[in-house]
Amino acid sequence: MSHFPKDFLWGGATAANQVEGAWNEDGRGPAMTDVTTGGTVNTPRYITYLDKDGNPGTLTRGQALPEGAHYAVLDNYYYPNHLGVDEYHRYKEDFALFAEMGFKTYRMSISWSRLFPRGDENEPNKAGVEHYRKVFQELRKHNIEPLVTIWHFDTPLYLEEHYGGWNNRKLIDFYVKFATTCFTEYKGLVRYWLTFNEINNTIGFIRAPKDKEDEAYQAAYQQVHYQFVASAKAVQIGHAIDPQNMIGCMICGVATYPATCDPKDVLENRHSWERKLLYCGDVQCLGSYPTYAQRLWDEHNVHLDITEDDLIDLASGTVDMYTFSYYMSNLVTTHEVKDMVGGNFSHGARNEYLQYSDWGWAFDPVGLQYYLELIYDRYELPVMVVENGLGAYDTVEEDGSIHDQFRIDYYREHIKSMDEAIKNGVDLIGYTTWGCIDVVSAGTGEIRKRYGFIYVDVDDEGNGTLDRSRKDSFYWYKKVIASNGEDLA
Ligand code: BGP
Repeated sequence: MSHFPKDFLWGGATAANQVEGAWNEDGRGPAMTDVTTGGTVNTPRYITYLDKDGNPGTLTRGQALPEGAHYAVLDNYYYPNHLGVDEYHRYKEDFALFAEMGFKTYRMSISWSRLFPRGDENEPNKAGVEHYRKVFQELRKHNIEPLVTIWHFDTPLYLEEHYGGWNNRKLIDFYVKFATTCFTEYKGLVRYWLTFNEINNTIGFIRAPKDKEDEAYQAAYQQVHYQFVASAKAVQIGHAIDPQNMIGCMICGVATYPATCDPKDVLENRHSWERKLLYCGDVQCLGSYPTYAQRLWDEHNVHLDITEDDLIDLASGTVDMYTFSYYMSNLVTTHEVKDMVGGNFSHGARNEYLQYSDWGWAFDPVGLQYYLELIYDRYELPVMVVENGLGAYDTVEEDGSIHDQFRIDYYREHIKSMDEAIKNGVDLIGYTTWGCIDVVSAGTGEIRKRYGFIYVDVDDEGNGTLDRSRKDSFYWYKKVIASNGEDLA
């Protein structure tokens, strides 16, 4: 007997910038993803610009734009997010397929620059507002509950360029206006909301040369503080507009273990949890900075702009549920590491007990149970796993079928872990697999790193019919949902 509650929210997840395409249609403004090229497992994605004299140039993530330069779409580069998988035009077809699988929920995001093309306007772009209204109505037609991420890595480019992005306190007000528009316009259509996708990535994965490290930490902690305040204000407004709203945080949940039983490794691992995972959850779920925050700031000489009003907002805008992504785990050690593996905004020593995907992500379903039980014990809030999945190569057979048994195996083991966690008392209310339809990878910009139950005929250069087809995992997940997690065969 499985332990999933009878109204468990089974479904799948995507993000606007990774599926919609239509990057410059119906008044949408550009976001950073629109000036980000495709990459591969071994080569980075580049961010493109024109310098003050009009010469083309590229940056990698985290590098600053040179003085006088501006972000630009350049010839001779391919920008995969411009097309995504064309969901903007094909959402009806896609939702019918989700309904066929029996989805109870669909996690998606609203593109900020579709509603506010620059980000600092007073009034939203009507075409953008109406587009999402139709999208939510279509989901409701299929009895699929929308679960909406307000910010999924896509601050409008104008705000990045003209305001310095989240380094600027003004972003709080722009975000709050955007969130308020969403709560008001879609009242009655959407009840489940997430304020910021993987908010902890900014502080969890800082790459800077030694002499620039303190500066990088200062900027990252400050950006996240502004996002905390923006999130807390949005939660209060969301509740005031509709007390039915359930609003969650969203944490990138890469579980870590000490690589050895050396007590120094055990302590280092605990501190890594604090810095990379608990810091954000603690503020968003408990409403104030945890005791260890001062230690983390001191380590990098960080001094934050935090006002009294900010603290009041943090305390008044705690979330209703804890949601997170879970793909893999990592090891933490104080010893020298010979074999580093990396994936999902993190690096760690190779774990000899685990297997790794072609992109170097560890397969660790036990880590999901570990994470769920630890987090529920800490916050005692309803929990949702809002991303989980395997990015892998798919082979289309001559008859068009796709036998993705490896993906089925991955999901089966993770679902068993969730079942165990529920049995052990965790109030798990939903599960949305990542990339229920193939999407553009956030990390590498590839399509060939496929996650979907639904295959999309398009390659890394945008060639293909964009036709949708069902993989073996499609039929398997349908059975899982129909049996409420009982039939995993
Ligand atoms: C998470 C992001 C998603 C998604 C996923 C898979 O970090 O929230 O947007 O892309 O990771 O990562 P990738 O696309 O790099 O395989």
